[in-house]
Amino acid sequence: MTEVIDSRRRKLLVGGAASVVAVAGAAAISPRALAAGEKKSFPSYVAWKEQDSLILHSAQTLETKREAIGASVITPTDRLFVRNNLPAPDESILADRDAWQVTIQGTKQSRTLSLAELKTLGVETVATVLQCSGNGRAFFDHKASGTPWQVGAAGCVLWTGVPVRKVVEALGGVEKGAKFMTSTGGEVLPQGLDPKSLVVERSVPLAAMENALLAWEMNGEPLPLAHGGPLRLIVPGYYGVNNIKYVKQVAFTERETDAKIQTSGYRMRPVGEKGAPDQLSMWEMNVKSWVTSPVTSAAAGRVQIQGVAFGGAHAVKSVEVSIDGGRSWRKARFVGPDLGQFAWRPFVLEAELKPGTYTIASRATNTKGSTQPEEFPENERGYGHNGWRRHA
Ligand SMILES: Nc1nc2c(c(=O)[nH]1)N[C@H]1C(S)=C(S)[C@@H](COP(=O)(O)O)O[C@H]1N2
Ligand SMILES: [Mo]
Repeated sequence: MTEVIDSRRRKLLVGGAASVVAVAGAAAISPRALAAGEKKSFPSYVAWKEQDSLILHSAQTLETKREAIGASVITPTDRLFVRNNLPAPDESILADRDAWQVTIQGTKQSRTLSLAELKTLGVETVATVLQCSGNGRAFFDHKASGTPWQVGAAGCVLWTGVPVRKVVEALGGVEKGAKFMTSTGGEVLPQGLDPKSLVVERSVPLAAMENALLAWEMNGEPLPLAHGGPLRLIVPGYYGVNNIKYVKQVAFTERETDAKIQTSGYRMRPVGEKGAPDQLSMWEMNVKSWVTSPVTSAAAGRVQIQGVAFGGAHAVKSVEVSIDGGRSWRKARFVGPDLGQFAWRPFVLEAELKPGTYTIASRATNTKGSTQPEEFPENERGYGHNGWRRHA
């Protein structure tokens, strides 16, 4: 028993050691959890997660299993994927949530506001797909470096918070010349290393502010630390990395930040090339869908083929399903309520299936008219895969 724990733990630490700082804090398993003999494999900040529903890639990367995504629109928080570029901050930042502070800059008045103050400025709820840029990386053949996510670095979440636009209004509006919204994560960075090479700080085009939210609740509960509590920026329609957790600053800037995660990180480029600022940044998501059931087998007869579909930066319009590997397609039916432009929609196609082997695929189209391609071009970091064939 102990040996199992030990080897598991070693694996975790190795997995988390990709960055120097990862060895500290978050990678450790809580001694309390070990003593209780419970849930030994998950790090303490995510020990409350539904472990059977998740794939533990490393201490900082957990993926929802394809069959655990579910069919009821909202991804339960305890099944949602987790992705940290740095170890999560200490749990103590949740002790007094309302005291959390965020600095707003590049507005007529620049100010530091507490979460309690933010709550007086407005409130809204939005459902968005939260998806890592590397979701689907495992479906590329070139072995891109990074977590080999399949489909489960994504979920659909209800966020509650104040629209950024309301905060900006209260501070007199955005200053002239601002072209980006630049937000900074609240991780404490290790001494002695260049902060620009580590800080999670992302710029998005100013237009993204229109739909952005500073959220303190997800799925009806206070934000857990693992998902950015006490306060997180939500940029609907944008890849996960732009949704800054434990956000401590939002600045309206003329230029994109010179943090490495922006200048060379999260850039789409040909295999073999280095990241650079002139390449496409992982901002707006593309249209995507995948089947969640059945994944490997089903009883012959009537089968409910189910999955999820979303439009990326635009609403999803329709989705088709193929049971013959893409030779013929039938329109699927959306299931459940439409939670808006940025949510995904579960879908179903009822089929009578005789015993045999089927390749089941899905292909979504958004309101802008973009349809998932059959293949998605290989790219150095394995970003943005929405090709339907490899998801079949
Ligand atoms: N402060 C901070 N925000 C962050 C990150 C991080 O490491 N630190 N990771 C980003 C990435 S790459 C993704 S995919 C999402 C993951 O969100 P989740 O862990 O809540 O699923 O958070 C983003 N926001
Ligand atoms: Mo990500």
